[in-house]
Amino acid sequence: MIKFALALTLCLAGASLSLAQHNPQWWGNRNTIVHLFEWKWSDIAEECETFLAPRGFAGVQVSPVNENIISSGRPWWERYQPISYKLTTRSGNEEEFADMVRRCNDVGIRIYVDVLLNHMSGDFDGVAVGTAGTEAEPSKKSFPGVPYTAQDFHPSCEITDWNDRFQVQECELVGLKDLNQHSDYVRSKLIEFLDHLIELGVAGFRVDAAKHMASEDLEYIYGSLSNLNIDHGFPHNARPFIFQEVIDHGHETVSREEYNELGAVTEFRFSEEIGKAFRGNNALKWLQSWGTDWGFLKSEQALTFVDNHDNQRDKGAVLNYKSPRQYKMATAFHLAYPYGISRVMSSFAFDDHDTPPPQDAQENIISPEFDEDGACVNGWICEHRWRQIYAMVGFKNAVRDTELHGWWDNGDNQISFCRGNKGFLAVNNNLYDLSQELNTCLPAGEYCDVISGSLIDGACTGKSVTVNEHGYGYIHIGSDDFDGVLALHVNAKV
Ligand code: QV4
Repeated sequence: MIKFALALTLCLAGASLSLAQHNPQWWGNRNTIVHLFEWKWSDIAEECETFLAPRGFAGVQVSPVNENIISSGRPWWERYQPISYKLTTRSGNEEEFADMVRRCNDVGIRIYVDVLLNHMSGDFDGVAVGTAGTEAEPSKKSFPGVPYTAQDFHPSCEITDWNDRFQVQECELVGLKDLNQHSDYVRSKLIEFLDHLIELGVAGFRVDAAKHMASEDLEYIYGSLSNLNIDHGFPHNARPFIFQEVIDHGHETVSREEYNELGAVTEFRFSEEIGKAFRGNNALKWLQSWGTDWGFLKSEQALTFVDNHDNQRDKGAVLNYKSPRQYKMATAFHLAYPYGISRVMSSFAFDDHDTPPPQDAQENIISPEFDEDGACVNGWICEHRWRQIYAMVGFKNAVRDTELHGWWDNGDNQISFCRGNKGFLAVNNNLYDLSQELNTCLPAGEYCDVISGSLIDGACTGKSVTVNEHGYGYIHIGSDDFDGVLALHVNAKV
């Protein structure tokens, strides 16, 4: 009996340990992550205090923090070519990073770091000097700043067949020197790097190129990490949140199922399908069964996004800031529908794949500047500061833990649904008006549409909807309205 009880306890402890790395460690009722792509640490610290906390964001994914090669013209992707684990990049140094994490945690905003465990830099002519001044000879696999030598890497080979497991996991992704995570020494260096970040107060990691590493090696590394730092407000025994970049369109040899028990996985099918639907290539009525019925991962295992820093640059179905009306509709649906761990993208303007982030003549990244509405003006796009987007972050907080019900559609591209009796969303992606009485499921009263305006001093600056005692209200979204969405929730009741 005692033996059985012990076995059961151990088994439960094991289960909760592995499951725990799916917990984003959010504070309060918050539940949306924003990727502040290429932002500087000092700017993020200020953004946490002045914008993200007041607007109810839960966390920030930051760009890679460790030293990288310096590539001519400073393309954003140089940061995916590490040289050492010193915390100095164009976003700032270790002191600035630590200050940002402290200040963001102080206002309940969690920091997740994009970490490169798969590889170091690719070839470079001669000796490379990194962003912290460290020298390396990538072509010889010599990285004295760690130090790593050739024996810490897999033998060089090219990935030519993406369905060959050996090639995907042991050859070089676009020529990036491929670390051998099976070696005790490499593991110890990676764990030391991640533990250092945990010590500084981060809540977790985006694991870059996870698919290119064997899941058993990752399991060992994740399982060896320290608990989160209680001095930063995390509970005792809290495990770092892990979300892994695994691109799996289905039918792939290395699949997302090899990773989803270890931590969350980026659900690329979500991004592709939502883009297709809101670009008008799939009727919105089909979204009624959105989620696992579409072949997506279980909700608590899926890191979801409309676009990410890679696929927003591909010319395909995926939406980005360049199609703002569709993008805002897709984002509203993303944040209103109860599926996944949501991440919002915050970009800088780009013309081509390699465009660097906004920088000055000396190639220092510049800080975002804002107009009187709080929108970014100097090359930063800041989708997270668009009213229609941050208002939906507030919506998602207001309806947290409620069920979706009351689905309605017109058999085409007009849809609406309720979240408990706390929130209501309607979308019109048809070329004609949506004008009719719909069930909002809300308590009777007057509500501000948080898309066309907001509740300010007891009045709506945009549309308002009067809900009767049966929960019905007259909903109008004209086909030529500025936005194709209308959103009501209990925290914007007049
Ligand atoms: C070039 C050639 C290669 C050649 C190589 C070696 O194209 O064929 O083998 O030289 O001489 C940059 C350049 C790329 C160059 C490479 C090495 O764009 O042309 O290769 O550097 O010098 C980002 C960018 C890449 C960039 C890389 C490193 O997207 O363009 O490459 O950083 O700076 C798959 C993976 C997935 C990956 C995705 C892009 O499964 O894991 O491709 N996504 C992640 C990140 C992504 C990042 C990396 C992985 C690599 O999200 O941003 O790539 O860390 O789907």
